[in-house]
Formats: sequence, structure tokens, C-alpha cells
Amino acid sequence: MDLHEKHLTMAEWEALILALIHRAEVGEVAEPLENVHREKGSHYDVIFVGGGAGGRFGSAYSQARGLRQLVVDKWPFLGGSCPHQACVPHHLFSELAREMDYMRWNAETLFFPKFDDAKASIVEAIEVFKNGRNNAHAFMNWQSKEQLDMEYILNSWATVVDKNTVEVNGETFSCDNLVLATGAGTYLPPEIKGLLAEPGTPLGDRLLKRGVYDFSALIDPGLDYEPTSCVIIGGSKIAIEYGSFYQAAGCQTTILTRRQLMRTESLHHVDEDLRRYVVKNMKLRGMEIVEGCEILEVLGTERATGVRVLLADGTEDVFETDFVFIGTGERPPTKPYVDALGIEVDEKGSIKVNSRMQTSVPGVYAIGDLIGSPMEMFKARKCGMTAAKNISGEFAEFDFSEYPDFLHTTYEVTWVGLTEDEAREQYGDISVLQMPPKGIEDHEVCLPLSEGTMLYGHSRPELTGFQKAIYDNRSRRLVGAHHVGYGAKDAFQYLDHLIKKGITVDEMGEMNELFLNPEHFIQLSRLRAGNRDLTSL
Ligand code: KPC
Repeated sequence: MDLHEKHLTMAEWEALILALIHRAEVGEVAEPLENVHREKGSHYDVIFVGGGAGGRFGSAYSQARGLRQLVVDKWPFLGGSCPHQACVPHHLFSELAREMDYMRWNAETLFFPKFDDAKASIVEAIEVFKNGRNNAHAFMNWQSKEQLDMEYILNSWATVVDKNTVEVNGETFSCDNLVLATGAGTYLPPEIKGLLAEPGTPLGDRLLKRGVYDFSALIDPGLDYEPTSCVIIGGSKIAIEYGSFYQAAGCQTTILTRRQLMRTESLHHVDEDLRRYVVKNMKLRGMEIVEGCEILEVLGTERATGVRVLLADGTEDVFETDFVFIGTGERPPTKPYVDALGIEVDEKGSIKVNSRMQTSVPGVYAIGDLIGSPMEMFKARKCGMTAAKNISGEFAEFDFSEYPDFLHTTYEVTWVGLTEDEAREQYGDISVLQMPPKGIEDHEVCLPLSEGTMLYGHSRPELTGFQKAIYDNRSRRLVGAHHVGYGAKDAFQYLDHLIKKGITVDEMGEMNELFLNPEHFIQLSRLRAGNRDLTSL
């Protein structure tokens, strides 16, 4: 469908995308959606293969710099997996987990009813997401065309022929620069037996065995039964986040992980006190966490019936379940680019790039999840922007080795900068402003007390969260901040910037808090500001 001269409303976009998704679900090849300015010819300054966050933000920045760009995506909408199967459903489920957790703790107090497990349906939550995601899809296409003036071809596969040639639906487009942005998918460890559907089993095009899901299969084709329990393989962010949702929904959840929780390769700067608070609270909600184990096999032929593991003590055990969820991290499928371009990849298959997003092939850039960890939104989008800047002739680098990070349990967990141990190692003389303070048990104090925890503060002080700010005593600079609670994500984006700018305890004390704020770093800092010799609090 040629949309170049058309200006669809949001409602028209919604209807169009929905129809195409339904046709794809029943195996039909539907027509492409094209916003291509053919009057300008078929040559582009830059073609983005993949229209997720990286491709879309890279395209927007290319437009801003006056480059002619084209972005191609297999799905009938821009925005990639985020609004379709990944970040957005994860955030919806984490929000529901938080609400259910709140309802459970407060059940039959004040105006809260008895918590009804039967109404906490995982399947219904997925349906709510699937019925609502269409609006975000539509907005991505509307904004990209009407406000950002991007050229795009959607619902179409792009074939990279060589570094200057891309084929889409049999048509050839040429470019001076190529940006690869096709993302990553769940890594299925080959050593785990029984994850995949047995050859010949009547499962349609399902890759995974029945009863085995990852974040994307959970949505498409979708969970079609209410599980009685869940066993999660892996200890990734996804494992922790989805596991916390299942548990909050009343589905007894066990996490089987090789490493300690929150000590996986992909997470850095996780403070030990914060980690302990997070894990303790997951267990308090009834989750079982088995660390140091090796997953051997998913049992069951027609469908999963359990998971066989080698435990840390060397014995084998079987965890029975009707719902196995894989959270073993993600890897990018890059073989097509290796075959077509001879591009260099690392040991995990991620495309190797320099700080300008340039690959080993001149004129070819790679961005987002395709270049490996961290597989986070800010990185994908800024990679796209960095590639576009370089293509437009600027010298632009992007160092994403240090960044604010977060995950959800039934809490929002945020951190930035150094942990207490790292700060002590690096600076020696440090002060730690912490709540609850060291030496005081969680149940002894209703602090941190703030929006989202006021009720806990008055009934269950141990649930109000945890926070810690770390200062280097010599320079008086903030070097790390850590938080478990609600509503602090926004502050951490700015704290990241302030830490990089070198904000001191005295400057923190001069800031104007909006009391009661989720993290109390301003008031805690003010209680120590002015002291010639900083000490902990
Ligand atoms: C919630 C939302 O913004 C939709 S998903 C974002 C995709 S993109 O803007 O391309 O990063």
C-alpha cells in the first residue's frame, strides 16, 4: 500500500496494522506499507535495516541532519519488539505485579477486599496487552510519517545484497551507508535438552516445546492456559521481572539460576545491600530461588512437565511444573550479515563496532541489541543517533560503559554509579547515607517513607524499601546511588547526569526536594552537608 500521499488518522492506522497482523498470524503474506518518495529515485544516504528503537531514532536524526534515509522492517509498524512483545508488556506486567502485591499485603484492611487469586489471571493480563498494543503501533507509524517525515517500508523483509544494496520485495535500493538494526532474541542454551518442540510433534510453527515460553512466545502466539506453577530457567532481568509478576498473580514461581541472582554477567554495579534487600523481598513474597544449579533438561514429550537440574551440592533434582519460562539472556542473529558482508562478530555473535558504531566493513554501521549488551532502550536509541551523526559528517562517539540501570520485582529497583564496595576500593575514604541505616533492621524503622510506601510505613515498615547514596569524602562528590521502592526511575536519569558532572554533597544539600520524594537523597545529603569531615548516616 502506497501511503506517500495519504495521511491516515490514528484510527485508520490502528485498523490497518491490526488487519495485517491478523493476516500474518494465519500465515498470509500481506502487502507492504510504503512511505517512499519515489520521485526522488531509489538512492539513499542511509538505509536502516530494522525499524526498532535504534532504527527509528537513527532515522529521525538522519532526517534532522538533512540526510535521505529509508528504514525497512518486517513488522507492519515501527518501534520494533518494544511495543509488541518486550518493554511495553514487561512494564504492564510489572505494574500489575506491584498492584497485586499491594492488594495482597493490604487485603481486608481499610477498604481493600480479600485478594481473590482466581481473578489474578496471567492469560487475561496478556490479552489486555494484546488488545491495547495496537495503539502504540499506530502511533509509531503516524509520528514517523507525519511528524518526522521518515521514508519507510514496513511488513517487508530487507535482504542485504552488499554494503550499498538492499533488496525489498524484489525492488533494489542503493545507499552510501547501511545501518544494521535488527535486534536480538532469546538465547536458547544448546546444552539444555528438551527446550525445543520434538520434530514431528504437531505444534504448527512453534519452535519451543508446548509449555515452554520466552518473553516473545508469551505474547505471540501467547499463553493459552492458566499455569499452576512456573519454573524459570536463568537469572536475567527478564527472569526476575516476569517471575515476580507470575508470583504476584498467585502462580508459585521458582527461579533456577547458575549464578547468584543479580550477579549475572549483564548486570554491573549491583550493590550487595541492595541485592540482599531485593532477593529477601522476592522470597518474602513466596518465590523460590535456587542458585548455583545447572539446568539439564526440560522434561515431557508432548508438553513440558518439569525441569531436571544438577544442584550446587552435586545432586540431581526435578522441579515439576506446567509452565517453563526461559530467561537466559538474548543474542543477536547475525549470520545473514556475516554471509552477505563478511562482517566481524564477537564470540556471542554480536556485531563488533567501534565507539562510532562503525563495523569492520566501511560504510556499514550496527546499532542496538545487534552489537550486544547492554540491551537497553537508551543504548539502542543513542546508537542510532550516533550512527546518523557520523554518517552526516560529524565525529561522534558513544560510550555506554556507564549508565543508570533498573529492574522490576514488585518493587522498582534503580542504581547508578559505584557500589559501596567498589567506591571503597576506588576511593578508600567514603561516606554512606543509607535508609534504613546500617545496624537497624528493616522492620525497626518505617523509613524510607514516601509515595507508594506510606501505608507500609504505618503497618509493615520492613516493606518500605531501601536506599543508599555514596560519597567520596576527599572530593565530597556523589559516586553512587541505589534505590528499592517506587517512583525513583526518573530521578536516576538525572542523578546519572549529576554524578557525571561531579555533584557534591553540599550541592545536593542545596537542591529543593519535593517532600515526600521517593528517594531521600537531597534531605539525607543536607543532613551531612557543611560537615568538614563527612561521615556516614
Ligand atoms: C511506549 C513507547 O514509547 C512505544 S515503544 C518505543 C519504540 S521507539 O520510540 O522506536 O523507541
